[in-house]
Amino acid sequence: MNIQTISTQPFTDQKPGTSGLRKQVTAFQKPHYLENFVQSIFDSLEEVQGQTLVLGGDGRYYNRQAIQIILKIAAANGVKRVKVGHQGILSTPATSCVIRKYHTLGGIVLSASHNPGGPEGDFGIKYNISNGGPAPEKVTEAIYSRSKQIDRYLILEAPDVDLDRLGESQLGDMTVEVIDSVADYAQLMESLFDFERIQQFLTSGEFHLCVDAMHAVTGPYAQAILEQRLGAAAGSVINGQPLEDFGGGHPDPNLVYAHELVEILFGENPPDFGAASDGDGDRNMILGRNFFVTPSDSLAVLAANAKLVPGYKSGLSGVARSMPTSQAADRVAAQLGIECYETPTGWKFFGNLLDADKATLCGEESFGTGSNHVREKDGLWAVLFWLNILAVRQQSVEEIVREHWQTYGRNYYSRHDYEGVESDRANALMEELRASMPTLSGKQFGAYQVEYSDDFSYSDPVDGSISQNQGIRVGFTDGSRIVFRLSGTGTQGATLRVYLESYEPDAAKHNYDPQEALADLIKIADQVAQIRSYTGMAQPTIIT
Ligand code: VG1
Ligand code: CO
Repeated sequence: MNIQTISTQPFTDQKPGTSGLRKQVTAFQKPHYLENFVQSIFDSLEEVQGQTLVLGGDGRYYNRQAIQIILKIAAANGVKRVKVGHQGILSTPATSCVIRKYHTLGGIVLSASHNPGGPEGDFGIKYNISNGGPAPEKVTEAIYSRSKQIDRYLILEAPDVDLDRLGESQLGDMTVEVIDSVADYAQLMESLFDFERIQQFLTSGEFHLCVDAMHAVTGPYAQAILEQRLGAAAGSVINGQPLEDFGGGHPDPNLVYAHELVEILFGENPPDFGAASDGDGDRNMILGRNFFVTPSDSLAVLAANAKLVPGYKSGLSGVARSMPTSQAADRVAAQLGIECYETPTGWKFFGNLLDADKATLCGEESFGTGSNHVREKDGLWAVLFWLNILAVRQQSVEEIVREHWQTYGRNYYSRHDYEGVESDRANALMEELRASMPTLSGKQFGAYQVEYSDDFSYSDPVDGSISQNQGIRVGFTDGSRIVFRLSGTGTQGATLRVYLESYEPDAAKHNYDPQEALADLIKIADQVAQIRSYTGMAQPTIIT
């Protein structure tokens, strides 16, 4: 066996963000860049000798090359076995499922999720721990600090592994097992949902659906589960073939980037149900006929209807949402008499709550929903959850959401993103906003009076760890909120995210366009944070 020790120098920019290390592909292609980071992961883990890891990615450009490099570094570091997805493909939720099912030490996910792919696009790498979830901050901090000191990495000199053939092969002393990317995940889904009932519903001829996999990782999963297993008509899954550049698209399942699906669901003779997912399969957008379900509402609807689904029929221990996510789920939790936890943005903060069984369902406004079945958000799971509810209730998506609003009131919600802002200006905006907080309290803006403003800080109820500066909140006396934070997943400049929310209990007022309903708050956001003058932009680049 030929293990080489390669001397290297640290890179200073390997700090993981909201979800792993994300950079342009060209950054990852720099000599030693990926190797340094992977060795930093291994160096910061207590013991990798003799352990099993899971490895796979969303199929984007550089996925296969990175897998070969990582396998050789793993072999050189004494890892005993790596379970790698067929053709390098494993969605983020499927990776989490496999880690948990086989009790592995952890896994490495190669994805930049919703960021565009291809040679000019982005790449990313993330480490997941043995519970199947994203490494918590103390682990990512340890990896980052190791990356700043690293002076060598170990790598096996060996030919590439054939990722196209299922089964085992040897890489030095390490066994590489190429696994079916879908099988374990499909089995898990079958254990949670009433597949028989969904199958009857989908084959009745009266219900049609369209799922847009956006040429990203969800295609093979959706085809196997929805079309082959549950009998949805062939062609129900569109753009189902994973492509290295996602067909030139932007695999972000929102009304802007998933426009092909939006045109179908809002077009002539639309199907009854539409969904889209992102690059690595952990997000979902749910649409009805001519109807958009906000992710925050989706979480609330799933929570309110959970007992209709076999895997959740005994009820929920609690729910959790990220801080900028609307408070719709809080109202359901209150009615159910369970706790609703508010965490910082990023799935890693849900892990402890799920492990401690404090929460069963979790969600983020950014089209992410999931449960304790894995430790990641899960796009296809959300689709199946909705289909199970629809099959039981025999109502349209719109009817279900409207009834939900009638019961709980409507949380009007929107997120405005200002992308590609110069980092210094974005930071200055946040700084000035932070500095102005003490004077905001009590201030009147038209009909709105500020009740509080703070910089969100989270104290984990399970391990007591504290995460500060997680977004500036401005809350009003009527329960409305504006939240400001900078994205932690971008790779160029800064993205300012402004989250807007108001609450309307009166069912007679549930028919407004959210931009209209939130118009005053949108103006106040600009007044408070001087968005136009700092960003130089008159409009957000993306509204969801
Ligand atoms: C964004 C979303 C956040 C999500 C994260 C990773 O982060 O806002 O809710 O958890 O992406 O999702 P940020 O820091 O850019 O706002 V994924 O699907 O990219 O792994
Ligand atoms: Co994702």
